[in-house]
Amino acid sequence: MIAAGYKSGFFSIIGCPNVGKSTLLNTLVGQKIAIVTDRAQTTRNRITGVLTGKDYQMIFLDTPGMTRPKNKLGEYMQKVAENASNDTEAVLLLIDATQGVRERDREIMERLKTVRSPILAVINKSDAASALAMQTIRETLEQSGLFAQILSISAKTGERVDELLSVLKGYLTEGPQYFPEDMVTDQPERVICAEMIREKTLQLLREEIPHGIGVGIDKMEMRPEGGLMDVWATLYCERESHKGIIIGRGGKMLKRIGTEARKDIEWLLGVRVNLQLWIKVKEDWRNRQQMLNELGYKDA
Ligand SMILES: Nc1nc2c(ncn2[C@@H]2O[C@H](COP(=O)(O)OP(=O)(O)OP(=O)(O)O)[C@@H](O)[C@H]2O)c(=O)[nH]1
Ligand SMILES: [Mg+2]
Repeated sequence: MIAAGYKSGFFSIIGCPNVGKSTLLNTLVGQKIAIVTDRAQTTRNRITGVLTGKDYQMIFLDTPGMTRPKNKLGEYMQKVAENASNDTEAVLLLIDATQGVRERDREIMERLKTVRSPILAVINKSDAASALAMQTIRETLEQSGLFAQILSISAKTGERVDELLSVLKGYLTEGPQYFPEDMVTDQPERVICAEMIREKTLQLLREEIPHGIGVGIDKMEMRPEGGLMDVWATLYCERESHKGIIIGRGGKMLKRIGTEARKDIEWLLGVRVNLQLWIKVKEDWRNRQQMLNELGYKDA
């Protein structure tokens, strides 16, 4: 049933890798539900964020950065990003103000010409770019004629995010409350836990290794006496040599990944956690459909 005057709507957040899509999602819903790193291709799946107001609900879809796929996982990620722009109230195309309008941004803009929903350009990272750079980007975007509106924000500091929200409110239509009002994401806790572990590998390991890591939660179990949760997780990597690097000298790296991830997971779950990490080598898993399915990269 739709209550009279209640409004709701979906908004997709798309753009190149590393432009701040997941940071924006977290800022919009006021909670860290998507992992963020300074590495490109951090997000691999669609992440739903929910913002519920007194008489409205906004649902945001964070997506993997759009780039040319190099393997099956990459193809999946692109499909997720492309499908998310269908049937939303508006599409938010994020542009990184510190990078300007790049070739890849133009390619995405070209593809968006066939999308029926209004498209908003959101120039992000205003805190890190000069006024002149912002103005140049704005003019370039205006010339394309593609955008219903062009806004400038800093997803990190929150600057002008309120203004973005009031613009988005204008795109809501009368509709149902899709999610319970206390729900900020539809991701199960175990998925967020796996992501938190993956975030640490992206932050702590160098170059390409973390891009070849997948994390699966094997089991989460509360101790009968309460107050402590055991979490068993497996890190899948592509090569024996990578396994050695992830473990590190004397097990130091794996310990660090575990300690940092544990703190985040404890904060998320609100209980003390005993985190056990295992590493398995699955050669070329990013091209193996069964492994992709097992790690939740399916049904784009
Ligand atoms: N200075 C500044 N940095 C930002 C801002 N928004 C995001 N960042 C940084 O940009 C980097 C990438 O942020 P993410 O939110 O992970 O970017 P993303 O677009 O989700 O990246 P992918 O998931 O890889 O596509 C991180 O280091 C963020 O801290 C911003 O408004 N200002
Ligand atoms: Mg992301």
